[in-house]
Amino acid sequence: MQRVLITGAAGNIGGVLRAGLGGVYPALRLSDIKPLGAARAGEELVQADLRDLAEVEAVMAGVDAVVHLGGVSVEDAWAPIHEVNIIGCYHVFEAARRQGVKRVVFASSNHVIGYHRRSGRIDDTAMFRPDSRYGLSKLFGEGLGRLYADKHGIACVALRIGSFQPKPKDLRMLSTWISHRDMVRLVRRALEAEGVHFEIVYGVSANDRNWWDNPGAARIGYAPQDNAEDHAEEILSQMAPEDEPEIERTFHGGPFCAMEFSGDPSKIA
Ligand code: 15L
Repeated sequence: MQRVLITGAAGNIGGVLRAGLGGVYPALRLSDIKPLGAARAGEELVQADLRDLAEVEAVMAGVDAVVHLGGVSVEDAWAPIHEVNIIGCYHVFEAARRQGVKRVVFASSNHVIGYHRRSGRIDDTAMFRPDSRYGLSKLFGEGLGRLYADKHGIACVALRIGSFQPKPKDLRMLSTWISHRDMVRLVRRALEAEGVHFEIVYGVSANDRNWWDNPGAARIGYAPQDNAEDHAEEILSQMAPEDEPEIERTFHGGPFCAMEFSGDPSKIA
């Protein structure tokens, strides 16, 4: 692994990976539509707009693997989701194919399976249940990963990231939190694990209250070290389970499930 590209490198996860992967690979190419500051040793900075296939293809030249973080990272109107998370994500996989990139690590999200009930555990084979336009766009990205793995032999690890925060901030995050350190560990394994074709791995720390069985983590050798339970006392002193509104506390996706909700929860088995 000589050169690794990170898209969306100016974002929260991008900043942590920039620091955590610095010096791990001979060259780290960082790309974003936003400014990236000054290049540090071993870094190549390239501004690119995911909506422009030619620009995406240019940043992909000479790259061994890409960590695709770029895009809209919360619920939004259809236009930005469509332009950046759907069309832009297609550009990333297609540019990777054209430039002979061997692996894509795709930042997917737990919001692909948001409408599963918290009363049940799920794993990487659970039926998709997107809870938002954002979650739907991440499902599309996972589909692209599967297509480009099967049709073109590009290895793909789709990371269904939980809640990436310095520390868990509420009750839900006692289950969904991934620490900064564990994110770096996870992405390293996703880049370096051998024998990968297509994997879905939940991006979560070793939380006692975790809802997701994670066989893909074992397959790529991801062993998280942090546990949200270390922060449980503090969080439980600030909020009780019934403080979470009903729709939020019923489903994995929490607030994303409650946004714009006009359905019948009893029908969401
Ligand atoms: C995500 O996928 C989002 O990018 C982030 O903003 C959080 O909402 C996170 O999921 C979460 O579920 O906590």
